[in-house]
Amino acid sequence: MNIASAIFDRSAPDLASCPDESLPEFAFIGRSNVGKSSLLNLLAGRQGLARVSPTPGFTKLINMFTMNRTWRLVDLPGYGFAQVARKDKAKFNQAVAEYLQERPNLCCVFQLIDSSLPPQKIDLEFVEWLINSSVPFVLVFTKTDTVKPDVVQANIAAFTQCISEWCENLPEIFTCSAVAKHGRRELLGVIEAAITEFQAQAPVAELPPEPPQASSPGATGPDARGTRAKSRRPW
Ligand SMILES: Nc1nc2c(ncn2[C@@H]2O[C@H](COP(=O)(O)OP(=O)(O)OP(=O)(O)O)[C@@H](O)[C@H]2O)c(=O)[nH]1
Ligand SMILES: [Mg+2]
Repeated sequence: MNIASAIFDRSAPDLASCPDESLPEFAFIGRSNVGKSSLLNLLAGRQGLARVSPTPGFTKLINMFTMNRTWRLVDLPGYGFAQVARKDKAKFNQAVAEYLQERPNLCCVFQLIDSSLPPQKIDLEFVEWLINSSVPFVLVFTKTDTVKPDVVQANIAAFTQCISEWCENLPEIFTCSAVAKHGRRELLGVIEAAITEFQAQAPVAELPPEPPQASSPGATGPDARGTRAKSRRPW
């Protein structure tokens, strides 16, 4: 997929501050410093679009970027960063949880996991939360340039073994490296397929509401907002 334009839309502190729900969205979540902002830049093909920093906890808001004027990438704050003040942390968590659970145009979450580490409790807990919340997601193992391929494979195998009891079908699994510029084509493929599905489920046409039938005085026309039902994958 060619990305002709990649534009910062806004930094939203909460769900209510997000833009309207007309465009399909794809969000990055994972531990602080796992490489969310770097992967967003890799997919967008724009270095510096999302701010990257070696300091954990750098991304603090729901940062939205519009691609090709038709879909959005969403950079979320990381979890598991102890230095964030307790009150702020709770606020971030609530804003992120609400965004993930209640955003109807959120097509897929990319849950990022550091490929150089064995399964971490906090990542496993987050996957369990996504499953229990019926949030559609894929797993992306990041920073594959930092360890040997067999270490990456062993860590992926151990992680999937841990989560297998929570889901009938394992989520799709990808690897990436923002440094080696690896994984872009595969993840853009996921996005392209999801956009096609989103568009297929969108209302066919904006028809004017039908007049109420005489026999059913309370009847109304189609939902005037044109919002669609949530599409949820079965894991
Ligand atoms: N070697 C290597 N380093 C990476 C990769 N991706 C990101 N980094 C580095 O990891 C650090 C954190 O990257 P970010 O993209 O800011 O991570 P983040 O998940 O957005 O972090 P927060 O916003 O703090 O939650 C930076 O120093 C990046 O340069 C990668 O694929 N390989
Ligand atoms: Mg970030």
